[in-house]
Amino acid sequence: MRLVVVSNRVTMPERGEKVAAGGLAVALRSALEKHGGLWFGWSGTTSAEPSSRVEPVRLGNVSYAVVDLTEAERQSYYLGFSNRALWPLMHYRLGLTDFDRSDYAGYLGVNRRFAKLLVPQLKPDDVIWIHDYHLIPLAAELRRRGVTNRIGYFHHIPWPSAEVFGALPFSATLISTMTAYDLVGMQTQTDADNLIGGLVALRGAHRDGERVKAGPRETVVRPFPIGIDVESFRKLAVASVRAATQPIRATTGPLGGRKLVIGVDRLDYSKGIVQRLEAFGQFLRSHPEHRGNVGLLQIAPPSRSDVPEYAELDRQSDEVAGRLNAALGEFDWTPIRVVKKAYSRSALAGFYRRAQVGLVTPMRDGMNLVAKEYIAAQNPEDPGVLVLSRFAGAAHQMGEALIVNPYDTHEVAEAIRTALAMPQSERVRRFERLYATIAASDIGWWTSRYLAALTGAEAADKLAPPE
Ligand code: GDG
Repeated sequence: MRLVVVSNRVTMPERGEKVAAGGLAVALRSALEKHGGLWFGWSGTTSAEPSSRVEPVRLGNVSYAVVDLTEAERQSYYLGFSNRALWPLMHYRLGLTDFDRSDYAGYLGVNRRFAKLLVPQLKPDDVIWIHDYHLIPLAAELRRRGVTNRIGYFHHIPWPSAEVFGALPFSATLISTMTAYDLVGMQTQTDADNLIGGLVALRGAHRDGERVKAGPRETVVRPFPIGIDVESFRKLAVASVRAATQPIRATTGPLGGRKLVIGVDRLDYSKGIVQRLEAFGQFLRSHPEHRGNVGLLQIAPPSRSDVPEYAELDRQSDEVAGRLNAALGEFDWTPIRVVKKAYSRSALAGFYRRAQVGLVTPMRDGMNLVAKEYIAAQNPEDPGVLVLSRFAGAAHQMGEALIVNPYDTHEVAEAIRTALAMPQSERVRRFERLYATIAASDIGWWTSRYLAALTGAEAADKLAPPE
């Protein structure tokens, strides 16, 4: 079999594009190298004319085929329908959705063109693995062009209940394109149940356990919680903790006995950054004895800044951090530091290991890899404590974290206090269980388990993580 991966963005090594070490791109690339394959998707650039054909570039065992979009397509397919309609909808933020018929037409148009350009590249025994919400209708477009290969889809973000999804105009049409897949992977059982429930409610599909049928094909919908490369992230943290301490010291003054609470997120409203800053402020107000001896470092690289809701979040987070620092800070201590830029993975790993508390409090998240990275980076003898939102997919696996409701500022503030006061023996006990969980279901396990299910190669129970 040859593997064909399709994703919105393709990172091409020969262009010198950086691939996050240990991230999804690395895992997909290594699966492609193992099986031999093709990676197809948007180049990330726009050109005046839409690409009318693709010319794969072969590097080792993997070919890369990229398509340019026009600026109008980037606006409608990517910024518009994907990121102003589907993203807020799938994160249960109906108030933030902006549905526009011409954006939807652009979204369908790009999926159609992807299908048209991909078909000539396909071979009869190829197994096709499509990623994420930008490409939901792609399999249906491929089927219309006669493709009978096995086609799988993985949804990286949450799938909401039928009540929420049904608010999207054309929701029934869009959801039924999911039945063109042989296998649909979700982050959690809840997401899988929501998709199946949506197909039943909106399309009258027939459900039999994890199997759902609304047309000629039976689709299996199953959770495949994504992981990280735990071992390489752990090594990165060990190697970089010393280096990472230096920059913190340079910016915050001597750390001395000061403790560090860390947040790392793309600047995205789903991540609950503003609510987290408010909770940290609440913690300092309720527990003034901590003032001066702990600081929150929030790393928040800008993301999708062309979308108005993201520009608003950018402004709001500055405003809240400024207000809290002015009200609670001292001449020699700044409680909150929001840094809106990306750091290297190695610096991040060092920051995580240096931090006594990892604050991962999204309002809604498919999985959240930061929660797993924070645990992977800890010193096993003196680990920090993870505070984790119950609305992150990761909470389904990481019950030994301090689980919080991110809408409840008081609860998050109290969890920060509990984490900072937690005895070492309890920290070690929780850490050991969390580490065992993320190590048993790492990115290699995720890729091989998904591909085995898609190709029908192995019984799923053989691929369960070791206890
Ligand atoms: C989607 C779903 C799901 C962040 N800041 C920097 C940086 N990062 C890295 C983190 C982490 C990644 O970005 C973010 O991953 P998340 O999982 O937290 O979130 P999304 O980007 O929203 O990803 C999510 C994921 O897909 C996978 O299926 O878990 O739920 O929303 O790896 O470390 N990396 C570097 N510098 C930074 O400043 N180098």
